[in-house]
Amino acid sequence: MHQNASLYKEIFKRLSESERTLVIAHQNPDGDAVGSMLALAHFLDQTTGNNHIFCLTDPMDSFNFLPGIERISTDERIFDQHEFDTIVILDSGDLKYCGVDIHIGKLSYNPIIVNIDHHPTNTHFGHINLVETNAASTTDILYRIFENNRFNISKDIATCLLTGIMTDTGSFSNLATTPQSIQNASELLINGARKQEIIDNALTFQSIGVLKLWGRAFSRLVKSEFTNIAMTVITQKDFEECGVENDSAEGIANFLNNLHGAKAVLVLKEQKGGIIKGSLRTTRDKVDVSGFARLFGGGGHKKAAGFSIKGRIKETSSGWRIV
Ligand SMILES: [Mn+2]
Repeated sequence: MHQNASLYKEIFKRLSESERTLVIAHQNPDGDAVGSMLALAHFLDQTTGNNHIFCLTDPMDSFNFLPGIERISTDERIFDQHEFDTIVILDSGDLKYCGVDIHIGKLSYNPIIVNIDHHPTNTHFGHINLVETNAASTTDILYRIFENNRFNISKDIATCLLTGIMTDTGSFSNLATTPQSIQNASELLINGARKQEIIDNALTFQSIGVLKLWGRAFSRLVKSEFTNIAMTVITQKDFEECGVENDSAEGIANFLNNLHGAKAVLVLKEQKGGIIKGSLRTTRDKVDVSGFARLFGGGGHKKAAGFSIKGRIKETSSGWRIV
C-alpha cells in the first residue's frame, strides 16, 4: 500500500462529499496546472456537481483543446459570489504563487483548504496537504487519488491528466520523469487519453510570432565562463514587436534544458510593471537550481526553479543589463 493511501482516501471522500468546491491552480498556468484543474472539475461534475475553477491569469491558447477550458474563470469576485465548503489548490507551493493569498485571507466563511502539489518548496498551507515531491506532476498525484479509490476515469479526464504529465516531463525527457509517471501515462492511454491532440496543441509551436520571440532569445544566449551558466533575456519590447503575449516565453527555459556545455540555463523575462521573472533549468545531477532561485526570493525544484525581482532589462554597449 502506498504511504499516502490514507490521504488519497481522505481527499477522495472530502471531494466526493463537498457540495460547493472551488478549484484553483497557479497563475500563468502551465499544462500541469490547467490539466489538473480541469481533470478535478470533470471528476466533481460526476460527484456532487457544483464546482468552479479559478485562475488569476488565462491559460495560453494552446490549451484550448482541453475539454472544459472555457470554465476557467479569472474573475476575482468568485470568492464572494459563492460560499465554498472546499477549496482545492493545485500545483502551487504557496497561496501567494497562486495569487490568492489575499482572497483566502479575507473570506467571510471557513472552507477546508486541500493542498495537492509536487513542489519541494510547498509550505503545507492547507488543512489537508498531499505533497509528493517525487511525483513528476500534480496530475500524477490526482491520477493516484482516482486510481486508489477505484474511480473510473473518463477519456476527457485521462486527456487532462496526460497533458500535465507530458508537459511537466517535457514529453518524458527531463529529470522529473519517473517510472511511475511513465506507468501512469501508459494507463491513461489505455483509458483513452487523446495523446495526439496533446502533441498537436500543447507541445508544438503555435505561431510565427512565438517562433520569432524564441529566435531572439536563442540569438542572445551567452555563457558565463565563471559560473558555467548559460543565460538569455526577453524584454517587453520583444513581446510587443513579435506581437505575442508574455506567456509565449514560458517554454524557452524548458527547451534549453539540455544545452550542451553549460551546467544550468537562466532565462530572464521582463514582465509588465517593472518585474523580471527568472527561470532556471539544469539536467546535471549535482546542480540544485532551487538554491540559486531562493537567493532571489524564489523557489522550485532542484532541476527547475524560478524567481521574480523588480527591474527592467536594458541593452547597453557592453551587453544586457538589469536596471
Ligand atoms: Mn507541476
